[in-house]
Amino acid sequence: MLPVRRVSLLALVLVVAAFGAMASACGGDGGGGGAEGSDIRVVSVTAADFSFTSPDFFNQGMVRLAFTNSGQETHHLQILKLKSGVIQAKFKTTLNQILSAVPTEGEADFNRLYEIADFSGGAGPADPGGYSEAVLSLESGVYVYACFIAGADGVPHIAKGMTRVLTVNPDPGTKQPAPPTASATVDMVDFAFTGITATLPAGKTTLAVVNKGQQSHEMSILRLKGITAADLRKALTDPNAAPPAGPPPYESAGGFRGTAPGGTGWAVVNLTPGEYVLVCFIPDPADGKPHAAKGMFKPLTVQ
Ligand SMILES: [Cu+2]
Repeated sequence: MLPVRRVSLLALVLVVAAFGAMASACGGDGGGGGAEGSDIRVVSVTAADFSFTSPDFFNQGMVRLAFTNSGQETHHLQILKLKSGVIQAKFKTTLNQILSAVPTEGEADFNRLYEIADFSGGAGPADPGGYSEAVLSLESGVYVYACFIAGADGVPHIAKGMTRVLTVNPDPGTKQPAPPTASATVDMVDFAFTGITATLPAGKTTLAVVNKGQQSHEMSILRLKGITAADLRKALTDPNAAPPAGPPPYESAGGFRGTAPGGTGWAVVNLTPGEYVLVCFIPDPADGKPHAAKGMFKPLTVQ
């Protein structure tokens, strides 16, 4: 199997792996389509260990991703848009090179992902049996779904074949529905989540997400279980911290997947009262450190 060192290119997942994987209960369940933005078409995507089930293609424009996790491990739905001129074969070849790079190449190799694709949003993490929902607009092109989360073995699911090609067709004639109405907007900058208050009301909420930074960012939402935000931050970002034994001290509660600078979207979440964090695990291309270690880690109280 892949050496763990290699996996550090995707710091995000390491972390989940460090906590011994196998998540317990599901967070963020919820139904599709509320009163607002209910005319946005729904595309259902289901994750298994380790694959996606989805339509192979749909037309460009606004889409509501209803993401269900039927697997035994936590998954998310990252959408990557292949860059112009990158055909699927080149994507696969380069991806395999990234995943099999010698450990001495380290995190720098992760940067090669940006040679072939752009982060284009998607649904945040859902635990086994869980649900996550996101709204976004996709232009025509060739995309790949991917899951970067790793299980107990430390191997990111993308290295186990958890990708799927998606074609988004041109459709210049269709009038687009109005975007969802958000109760709050989270600005992602280098390196913080700003614009959102530290307290959110419980229940179903739509959070707009805007990447105002110079790097790609994500907003994963985690509900803390028996750990303080400060201790979790240390566990996730301090390379010298010993990983806690046992199941992860948090549940996945959805969010919005990595999106390139200028990107925007909506996370539709259903939050129960408790302590949460917003977190971005995407590594800084400059040094490979996850953005969470640089400030993209924001505690939230839901009441
Ligand atoms: Cu970030």
